[in-house]
Amino acid sequence: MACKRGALIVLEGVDKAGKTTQCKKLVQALQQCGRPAEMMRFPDRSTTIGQLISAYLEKKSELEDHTVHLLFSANRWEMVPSMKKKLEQGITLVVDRYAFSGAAFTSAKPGFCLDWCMKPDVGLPKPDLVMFLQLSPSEAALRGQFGEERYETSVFQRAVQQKFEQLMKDPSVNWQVIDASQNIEGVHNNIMDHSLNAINTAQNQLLGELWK
Ligand code: NYM
Ligand code: MG
Repeated sequence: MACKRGALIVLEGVDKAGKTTQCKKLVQALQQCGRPAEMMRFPDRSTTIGQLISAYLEKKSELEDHTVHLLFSANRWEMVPSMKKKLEQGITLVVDRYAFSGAAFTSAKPGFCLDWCMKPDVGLPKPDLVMFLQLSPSEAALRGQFGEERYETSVFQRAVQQKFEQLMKDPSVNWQVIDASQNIEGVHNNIMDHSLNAINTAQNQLLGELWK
Protein backbone atom coordinates (compact mmCIF):
# COMPACT_ATOMS: atom_id res chain seq x y z
CA MET A 1 0.00 0.00 0.00
CA ALA A 2 1.20 3.49 -0.84
CA CYS A 3 2.37 5.51 2.14
CA LYS A 4 -0.07 7.94 3.67
CA ARG A 5 0.26 11.51 2.52
CA GLY A 6 1.55 14.30 4.71
CA ALA A 7 -0.58 17.28 5.70
CA LEU A 8 -0.26 20.81 4.38
CA ILE A 9 -0.32 23.06 7.42
CA VAL A 10 -0.15 26.86 7.13
CA LEU A 11 0.46 29.53 9.76
CA GLU A 12 -0.85 32.99 8.99
CA GLY A 13 -1.15 36.24 10.89
CA VAL A 14 0.01 39.82 10.90
CA ASP A 15 3.68 40.64 11.51
CA LYS A 16 4.97 39.94 15.05
CA ALA A 17 2.37 37.28 15.78
CA GLY A 18 5.13 34.65 16.21
CA LYS A 19 4.57 32.60 13.04
CA THR A 20 8.21 31.81 12.33
CA THR A 21 8.98 30.80 15.94
CA GLN A 22 5.92 28.57 16.03
CA CYS A 23 6.60 26.97 12.63
CA LYS A 24 10.08 25.96 13.78
CA LYS A 25 8.82 24.56 17.09
CA LEU A 26 6.05 22.65 15.35
CA VAL A 27 8.40 20.99 12.87
CA GLN A 28 10.74 19.98 15.71
CA ALA A 29 7.94 18.60 17.85
CA LEU A 30 6.43 16.62 14.95
CA GLN A 31 9.80 15.13 14.06
CA GLN A 32 10.37 14.19 17.71
CA CYS A 33 7.18 12.19 17.79
CA GLY A 34 8.09 10.34 14.61
CA ARG A 35 6.14 12.33 12.04
CA PRO A 36 8.24 13.45 9.06
CA ALA A 37 7.88 17.22 8.72
CA GLU A 38 9.59 20.08 6.93
CA MET A 39 9.25 23.84 7.11
CA MET A 40 8.70 26.12 4.13
CA ARG A 41 8.10 29.83 3.94
CA PHE A 42 6.63 32.30 1.47
CA PRO A 43 8.02 34.37 0.00
CA ASP A 44 10.82 31.89 -0.65
CA ARG A 45 13.56 34.44 -1.26
CA SER A 46 16.05 31.88 -2.59
CA THR A 47 14.65 31.56 -6.12
CA THR A 48 15.05 34.01 -9.02
CA ILE A 49 11.48 35.23 -8.50
CA GLY A 50 12.06 35.33 -4.74
CA GLN A 51 15.05 37.60 -5.19
CA LEU A 52 12.93 40.11 -7.13
CA ILE A 53 10.39 40.04 -4.28
CA SER A 54 13.07 40.38 -1.63
CA ALA A 55 14.61 43.44 -3.29
CA TYR A 56 11.15 45.00 -3.45
CA LEU A 57 10.41 44.31 0.23
CA GLU A 58 13.79 45.72 1.22
CA LYS A 59 12.94 48.84 -0.82
CA LYS A 60 15.96 48.27 -3.06
CA SER A 61 13.67 48.21 -6.10
CA GLU A 62 10.25 49.47 -7.17
CA LEU A 63 7.66 47.19 -8.74
CA GLU A 64 4.17 48.03 -9.95
CA ASP A 65 1.59 46.72 -7.43
CA HIS A 66 -0.13 44.18 -9.72
CA THR A 67 3.24 42.96 -10.91
CA VAL A 68 4.58 42.23 -7.45
CA HIS A 69 1.29 40.55 -6.50
CA LEU A 70 1.67 38.16 -9.43
CA LEU A 71 5.30 37.53 -8.53
CA PHE A 72 4.30 36.49 -4.99
CA SER A 73 1.81 34.07 -6.53
CA ALA A 74 4.33 32.77 -9.09
CA ASN A 75 6.73 32.18 -6.20
CA ARG A 76 4.15 29.79 -4.69
CA TRP A 77 3.36 28.07 -8.01
CA GLU A 78 7.01 27.40 -8.72
CA MET A 79 7.19 25.35 -5.50
CA VAL A 80 4.05 23.28 -6.21
CA PRO A 81 5.76 20.29 -7.90
CA SER A 82 8.15 19.81 -4.97
CA MET A 83 5.38 20.39 -2.42
CA LYS A 84 3.19 17.71 -4.01
CA LYS A 85 6.09 15.29 -4.16
CA LYS A 86 6.88 15.74 -0.47
CA LEU A 87 3.26 15.42 0.60
CA GLU A 88 2.96 12.20 -1.42
CA GLN A 89 6.08 10.89 0.31
CA GLY A 90 4.29 11.32 3.63
CA ILE A 91 6.09 14.50 4.68
CA THR A 92 3.97 17.08 6.48
CA LEU A 93 4.73 20.62 5.31
CA VAL A 94 4.57 23.44 7.83
CA VAL A 95 4.33 26.68 5.87
CA ASP A 96 5.07 30.18 7.17
CA ARG A 97 2.54 32.30 5.14
CA TYR A 98 0.71 31.25 1.97
CA ALA A 99 -1.87 32.60 -0.48
CA PHE A 100 -3.82 34.19 2.40
CA SER A 101 -0.96 36.62 3.06
CA GLY A 102 -0.84 37.21 -0.68
CA ALA A 103 -4.50 38.23 -0.86
CA ALA A 104 -4.57 40.10 2.47
CA PHE A 105 -1.50 42.25 1.87
CA THR A 106 -2.24 43.30 -1.71
CA SER A 107 -5.95 43.91 -1.08
CA ALA A 108 -4.96 46.24 1.78
CA LYS A 109 -3.52 48.56 -0.88
CA PRO A 110 -5.81 51.18 -2.42
CA GLY A 111 -7.54 50.11 -5.63
CA PHE A 112 -7.42 46.34 -5.07
CA CYS A 113 -10.34 44.07 -4.28
CA LEU A 114 -9.97 40.80 -2.42
CA ASP A 115 -11.57 38.85 -5.24
CA TRP A 116 -9.00 39.93 -7.84
CA CYS A 117 -6.19 39.29 -5.39
CA MET A 118 -7.29 35.69 -4.77
CA LYS A 119 -7.52 34.74 -8.46
CA PRO A 120 -3.88 33.91 -9.28
CA ASP A 121 -3.71 31.46 -6.37
CA VAL A 122 -6.90 29.55 -7.25
CA GLY A 123 -6.00 25.87 -7.61
CA LEU A 124 -2.88 25.83 -5.43
CA PRO A 125 -2.63 22.83 -3.10
CA LYS A 126 -5.26 23.44 -0.47
CA PRO A 127 -4.02 23.49 3.12
CA ASP A 128 -5.51 20.86 5.40
CA LEU A 129 -5.29 23.40 8.22
CA VAL A 130 -4.69 27.15 8.37
CA MET A 131 -3.96 28.55 11.81
CA PHE A 132 -4.38 32.29 12.22
CA LEU A 133 -2.20 33.62 15.02
CA GLN A 134 -4.40 36.30 16.48
CA LEU A 135 -2.69 39.24 18.19
CA SER A 136 -4.25 42.67 18.73
CA PRO A 137 -2.36 45.65 17.29
CA SER A 138 -1.72 46.94 20.82
CA GLU A 139 -0.20 43.61 21.91
CA ALA A 140 1.88 43.51 18.74
CA ALA A 141 3.20 46.98 19.55
CA LEU A 142 4.40 45.70 22.95
CA ARG A 143 6.62 43.21 21.11
CA GLY A 144 8.83 46.03 19.84
CA GLN A 145 9.31 48.11 16.75
CA PHE A 146 8.54 46.93 13.26
CA GLY A 147 11.46 46.35 10.92
CA GLU A 148 12.46 48.46 7.98
CA GLU A 149 10.70 46.47 5.26
CA ARG A 150 7.80 47.59 3.16
CA TYR A 151 4.34 47.05 4.76
CA GLU A 152 5.77 47.13 8.31
CA THR A 153 3.66 49.97 9.70
CA SER A 154 0.81 49.67 12.18
CA VAL A 155 -1.63 51.49 9.87
CA PHE A 156 -1.02 49.02 7.05
CA GLN A 157 -1.06 46.01 9.41
CA ARG A 158 -4.51 47.02 10.68
CA ALA A 159 -5.81 47.04 7.11
CA VAL A 160 -4.21 43.62 6.53
CA GLN A 161 -5.88 42.26 9.69
CA GLN A 162 -9.29 43.31 8.33
CA LYS A 163 -8.61 41.51 5.06
CA PHE A 164 -7.61 38.35 6.93
CA GLU A 165 -10.90 38.58 8.84
CA GLN A 166 -12.77 38.62 5.51
CA LEU A 167 -10.78 35.62 4.26
CA MET A 168 -11.54 33.69 7.46
CA LYS A 169 -15.27 33.81 6.69
CA ASP A 170 -14.69 31.29 3.88
CA PRO A 171 -15.98 27.95 5.19
CA SER A 172 -14.21 25.99 2.44
CA VAL A 173 -10.92 26.57 4.28
CA ASN A 174 -10.18 24.87 7.63
CA TRP A 175 -9.35 28.00 9.63
CA GLN A 176 -8.42 27.80 13.31
CA VAL A 177 -7.85 30.99 15.25
CA ILE A 178 -5.03 30.68 17.79
CA ASP A 179 -4.67 33.15 20.66
CA ALA A 180 -1.10 34.33 20.09
CA SER A 181 -1.00 36.46 23.23
CA GLN A 182 -0.23 33.42 25.43
CA ASN A 183 3.37 32.42 26.13
CA ILE A 184 5.38 30.55 23.47
CA GLU A 185 4.79 27.09 25.03
CA GLY A 186 1.06 27.69 25.45
CA VAL A 187 0.66 28.74 21.82
CA HIS A 188 2.78 25.78 20.73
CA ASN A 189 0.69 23.22 22.61
CA ASN A 190 -2.44 24.58 21.01
CA ILE A 191 -0.88 24.48 17.54
CA MET A 192 0.43 20.94 18.10
CA ASP A 193 -3.06 19.66 19.00
CA HIS A 194 -4.62 21.09 15.86
CA SER A 195 -1.74 19.83 13.72
CA LEU A 196 -1.90 16.23 14.95
CA ASN A 197 -5.63 16.23 14.21
CA ALA A 198 -5.03 17.58 10.72
CA ILE A 199 -2.31 15.02 10.02
CA ASN A 200 -4.60 12.17 11.03
CA THR A 201 -7.50 13.47 8.94
CA ALA A 202 -5.36 14.25 5.87
CA GLN A 203 -4.13 10.65 5.68
CA ASN A 204 -7.55 9.54 4.44
CA GLN A 205 -8.28 12.49 2.15
CA LEU A 206 -7.09 13.63 -1.25
CA LEU A 207 -5.19 16.89 -1.42
CA GLY A 208 -7.67 19.61 -2.41
CA GLU A 209 -7.42 22.69 -4.61
CA LEU A 210 -7.56 26.10 -2.96
CA TRP A 211 -10.51 28.48 -3.56
CA LYS A 212 -12.10 26.23 -6.20
N1 NYM B 1 3.72 39.13 1.70
C1 NYM B 1 3.94 37.79 1.85
C2 NYM B 1 2.94 39.62 0.66
O1 NYM B 1 2.75 40.83 0.53
N2 NYM B 1 2.39 38.74 -0.23
C3 NYM B 1 2.59 37.39 -0.13
O2 NYM B 1 2.07 36.62 -0.95
C4 NYM B 1 3.40 36.90 0.96
C5 NYM B 1 3.63 35.43 1.10
O3 NYM B 1 5.78 39.88 2.49
N3 NYM B 1 5.24 41.66 5.29
C6 NYM B 1 4.39 40.07 2.61
C7 NYM B 1 4.10 39.88 4.07
C8 NYM B 1 5.38 40.30 4.78
C9 NYM B 1 6.43 40.24 3.70
O4 NYM B 1 7.21 38.18 4.70
C10 NYM B 1 7.58 39.29 3.97
P1 NYM B 1 8.19 37.59 5.86
O5 NYM B 1 7.39 36.49 6.46
O6 NYM B 1 8.45 38.73 6.82
O7 NYM B 1 9.44 37.13 5.15
MG1 MG C 1 8.79 39.87 8.38
